[in-house]
Amino acid sequence: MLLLEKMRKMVPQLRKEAKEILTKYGDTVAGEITVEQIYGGMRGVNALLCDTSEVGLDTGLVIRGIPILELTNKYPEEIFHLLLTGELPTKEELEDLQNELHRRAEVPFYVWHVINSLPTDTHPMVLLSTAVLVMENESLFRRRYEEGLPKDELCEPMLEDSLNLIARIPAIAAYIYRKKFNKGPRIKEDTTLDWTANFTKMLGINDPDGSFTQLMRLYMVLHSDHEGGNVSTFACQTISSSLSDVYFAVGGGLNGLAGPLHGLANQECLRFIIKLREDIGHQPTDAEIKNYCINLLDNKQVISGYGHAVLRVTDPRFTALLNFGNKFFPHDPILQIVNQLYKIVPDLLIERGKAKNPWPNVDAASGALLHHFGLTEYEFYTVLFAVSRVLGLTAQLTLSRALMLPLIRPKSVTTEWIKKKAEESEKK
Ligand code: CMX
Repeated sequence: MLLLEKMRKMVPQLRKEAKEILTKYGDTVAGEITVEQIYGGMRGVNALLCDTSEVGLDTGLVIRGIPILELTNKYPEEIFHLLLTGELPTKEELEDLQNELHRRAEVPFYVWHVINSLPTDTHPMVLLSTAVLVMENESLFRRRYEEGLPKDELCEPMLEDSLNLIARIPAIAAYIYRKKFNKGPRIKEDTTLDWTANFTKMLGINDPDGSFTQLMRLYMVLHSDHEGGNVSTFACQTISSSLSDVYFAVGGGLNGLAGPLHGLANQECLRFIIKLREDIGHQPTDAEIKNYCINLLDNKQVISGYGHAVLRVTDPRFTALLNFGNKFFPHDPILQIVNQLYKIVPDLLIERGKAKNPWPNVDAASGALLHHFGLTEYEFYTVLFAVSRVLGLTAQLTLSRALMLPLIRPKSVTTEWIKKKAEESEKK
């Protein structure tokens, strides 16, 4: 496998570089932390290493130095290669990776049984997270660790597990969709197709001109990674730092993704738009949308899809999705509301002065586009986010094993400690 060969060449260089940095700059102060940051979810604390991507306050997602808007015509497989190695694959490398994914695509039979045995009203994210966790049984990383493989050799089995998970998760997600929403029997993999086209075929969405597949490729690229501090990635990395394997770690990350302030916001956002239209009773005017949002804010509700913990500009991922929708189906009534909200909500949030970022994030547009193609079951949306985010999570886990990063274990402090510390610093 060409990717494995590349990693074999890369890993010694990465370790050498990390060693040099630590020897030369180990004592350099990289930041400090205030009491407000301790109470405030550690916002803005520079405490994690992540080379796959970064999120600038005013640039949004940049993958390995390339702004996300320059990557929108790539295949998700290319993005995985880029996240992991820092380079887009050559044609040969891409084909090799795609073949490798096909070779690994068979889902263990018991996964279907586990999904089938859960109650029909189980949330799709529970089905996905459970399916990922039960595949722990397949972990090569865990087996190698038990056999005594030294920690400087754990990167390869981590990559193997990662590729297996990436290869299998589309079939699992597609089955969850078909089972949960009574869409008929499971559709088998098609090994002649790329990762996304195979996924959309297994979902069974009608796609005569391939534009749904085109949207899904874009969607998978846009959601693949968002540096190291977001809930799902941070949770995933923390779990894996105890040397638990990909299945435990990604399962934990997905549970974090399932929260409404994170990945579930895409479902909440479409639900909000549909409810807004229902409550107003017709295609709303700007004035009606404005009043509706004012009312929500007065009732201490958040406007889903707006705001971000890091970003301070319109999320370029939102821009990419909105451009797609406005290009291919500008008259879609739900997309029109997305456009209207974009004109109205930022000013309202700025007037209130509470949200640090009044601009839309990726979730403000994604649901409307999926809805257009008949994928209206919004409970499923976070599963789509998860399928994509597995690319970034596994790339980051593999790189952490490449660098042999230690257990993540920050120190916590008590309220008494904070008070004492504050008193001491006031005296100075
Ligand atoms: N609507 C109303 N109020 C908002 C708001 C919004 N869209 N965004 C922020 N605020 C409020 C917060 O609730 C907070 O109020 P309190 O002080 O009363 O708690 C205040 O503004 C300050 O929040 P912040 O520092 O600007 O935002 P955080 O970093 O705490 O949270 C986020 C970021 C995304 C969770 C928040 O903006 C939000 O809840 N947005 C709506 C949900 C959403 O779109 N989530 C998707 C995020 C993308 C992802 O990770 O997938």
